[in-house]
Amino acid sequence: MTKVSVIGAGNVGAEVARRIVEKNLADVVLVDVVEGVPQGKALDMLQSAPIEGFSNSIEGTNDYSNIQDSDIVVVTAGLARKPGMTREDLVIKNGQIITEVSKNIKKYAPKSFVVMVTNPLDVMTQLCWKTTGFDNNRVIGMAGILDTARFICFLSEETKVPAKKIEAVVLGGHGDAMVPLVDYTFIDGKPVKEAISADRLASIVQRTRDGGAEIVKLLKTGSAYYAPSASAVEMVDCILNDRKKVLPCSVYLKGQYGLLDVFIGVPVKIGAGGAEEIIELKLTEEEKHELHRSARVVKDTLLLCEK
Ligand code: A3D
Repeated sequence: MTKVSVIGAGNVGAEVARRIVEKNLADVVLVDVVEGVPQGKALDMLQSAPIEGFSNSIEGTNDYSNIQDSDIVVVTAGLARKPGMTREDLVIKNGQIITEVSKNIKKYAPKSFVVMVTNPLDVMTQLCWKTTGFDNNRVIGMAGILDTARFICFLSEETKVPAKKIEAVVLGGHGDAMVPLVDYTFIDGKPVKEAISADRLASIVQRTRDGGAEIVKLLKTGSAYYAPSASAVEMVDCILNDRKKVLPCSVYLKGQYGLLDVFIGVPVKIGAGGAEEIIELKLTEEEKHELHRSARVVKDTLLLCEK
């Protein structure tokens, strides 16, 4: 039986779990440190099975040993920034949580693939990879799929062309550090530069960069979770069903794009072997520069967790 464990039963984790069982992708184990929350959410989801018609099981727990033999572990555990907390405080705190989670993954699910969601994404993905000691192909971060989906949504809104007819790729770090590739963006087959004015395109790129913040501002408490969970489940589906789709994900680079020993968002073929093949696109000098700047931020931030 295929088994996916989701660590963190908050907004993103619960929604990831729900999508996985509703799609009948796997049995799900939902883990959280708060007593009762994963159990309550899992029971609630299970009771929707007769209506939704899924047959996979879902179980909530506070005990990591229940993730034993998972095929995939999706990590969404972490803290959101609270008033008075600096960005650095948050990195250190989430770094401690991800170190603890990763040790448990190594202990109980040593053959699993890990899909990381916790922010700062690229840093937490690299920290998990280091702590588990897993091969490079088995630890993958979710960010580019979400950034690309947001970019396509805004382009669709602007041009009135359905999202399905828009192609785009966003590389680099998540959020502020993302690098949209304008030369690989097509609106119904037409280069984006011919479809939208430079000014409008620049403001859409900026809105995509601030995509998470725009939602936080509207919600007032908490952050986005519908599109983030859909993005993580896309990765789970690609691994379980060996889809071999090329998706922008945070993966370990060992020389590709001129970058060494760092996790950053690049196009990668995702299949039964996890991150199977990194695709190297031709970048402009400016895009290359931005990608390298993005990678430097990841390396510097990682040092904070290792202090
Ligand atoms: P939230 O709803 O607060 O859920 C986090 C959950 O983690 C809570 O239920 C906590 O109890 C739990 N938790 C804390 N420590 C542990 C631990 N040691 N073991 C198990 N569970 C623990 O947050 P959320 O679901 O909205 O977001 C979760 C994470 O995903 C945050 O770091 C977000 O910033 C991140 N996120 C990333 C993206 C990307 O695109 C990369 C998008 C959305 C959210």
